[in-house]
Amino acid sequence: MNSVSEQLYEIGWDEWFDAQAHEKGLAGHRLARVVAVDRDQLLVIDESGEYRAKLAGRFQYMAEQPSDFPCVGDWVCIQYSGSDQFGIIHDVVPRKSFLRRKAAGDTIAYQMIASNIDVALIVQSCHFDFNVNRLERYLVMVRNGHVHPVVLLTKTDLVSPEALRQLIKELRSSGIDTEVIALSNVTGDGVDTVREILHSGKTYCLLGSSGVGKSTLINNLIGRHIHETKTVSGTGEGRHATVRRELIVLNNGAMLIDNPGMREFGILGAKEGIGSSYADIYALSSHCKYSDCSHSNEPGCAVLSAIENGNLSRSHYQNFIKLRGESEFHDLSNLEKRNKDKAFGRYIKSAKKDLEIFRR
Ligand SMILES: Nc1nc2c(ncn2[C@@H]2O[C@H](COP(=O)(O)OP(=O)(O)O)[C@@H](O)[C@H]2O)c(=O)[nH]1
Ligand SMILES: [Mg+2]
Ligand SMILES: [Zn+2]
Repeated sequence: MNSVSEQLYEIGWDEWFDAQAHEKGLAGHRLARVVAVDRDQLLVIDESGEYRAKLAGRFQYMAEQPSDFPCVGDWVCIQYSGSDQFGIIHDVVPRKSFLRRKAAGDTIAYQMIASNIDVALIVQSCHFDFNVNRLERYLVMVRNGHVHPVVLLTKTDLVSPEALRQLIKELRSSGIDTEVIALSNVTGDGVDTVREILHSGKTYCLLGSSGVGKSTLINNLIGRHIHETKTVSGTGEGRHATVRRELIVLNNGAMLIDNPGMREFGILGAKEGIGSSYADIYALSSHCKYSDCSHSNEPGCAVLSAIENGNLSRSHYQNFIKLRGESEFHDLSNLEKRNKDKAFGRYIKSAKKDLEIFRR
């Protein structure tokens, strides 16, 4: 009982979503997948191609919590004539998996950062960035959202083979049994191994600190060098004139999302608690070279250069970084974390038949 076009299957639709859509009474509606969210503007794709979309007024009115709003990867019910400037989104199809974080200033609400992800590629660099505790926090977030994790260790060209063995040993001895792929974007070592785990019709998400080589890896995978500048122009929408696409489709049909939600994080923080006392830093950050700049070590970072020039106080900056670090994963206590890992083990057993990726 396929109620949607074959092309939607190519961008991730499957029987599970079909069943959900029927159950929720959404079958028969036009469906599209969200490839970017920028404040109130979305970019979606369906069998007719890519177009911009907005939320229906009624949908916004009915939404009860941040997680009700569509995020990258979501399937949405949409109205679009093909000649309209915007598609109008009326509903979100239930999510198979998700990556989320606590909404700022709220104890229970979650902010979705991406959904319907099959595999999260958690990226750390062998050089300086490697940190087992941070890796564990990512693993918790990923497993908690029913996403299968794979760890990528980049920049192997900058460390000795012995140092790389030590990192992997450290990771294994802290109980992380996830698949690990070591790679260098410079020599190309390991890039083909990543390519081999990317399957057509499946959705992958790159997570990790800024500067570890995520965008470079994507460029290597697609064999092009335009990722950072790939934007979709709007028409006369003032300050929101461009929406940068976050979900891209590789040649082999696999879909890849680069560091989802990093922009929303800054925006969210600016609106809520953290932001008000750090308005100066948020203002500067709009001039950073990379839209997902973490203001820690990136080239072209306007925040770091303001410190260099004496236009921003270093201690003010350090407080900002500290607060931001605390808010990033503040939802998980150690106990919660262990319970979730156990629950995840049970989940894996029951879900194996649904997630064919595990069998490959
Ligand atoms: N030596 C080395 N440098 C890399 C590697 N991968 C990326 N880089 C460099 O690291 C910097 C940050 O890379 P980028 O892909 O923008 O990181 P992202 O923030 O994770 O997307 C750039 O200067 C890249 O050229 C690698 O495997 N080895
Ligand atoms: Mg990047
Ligand atoms: Zn910056």
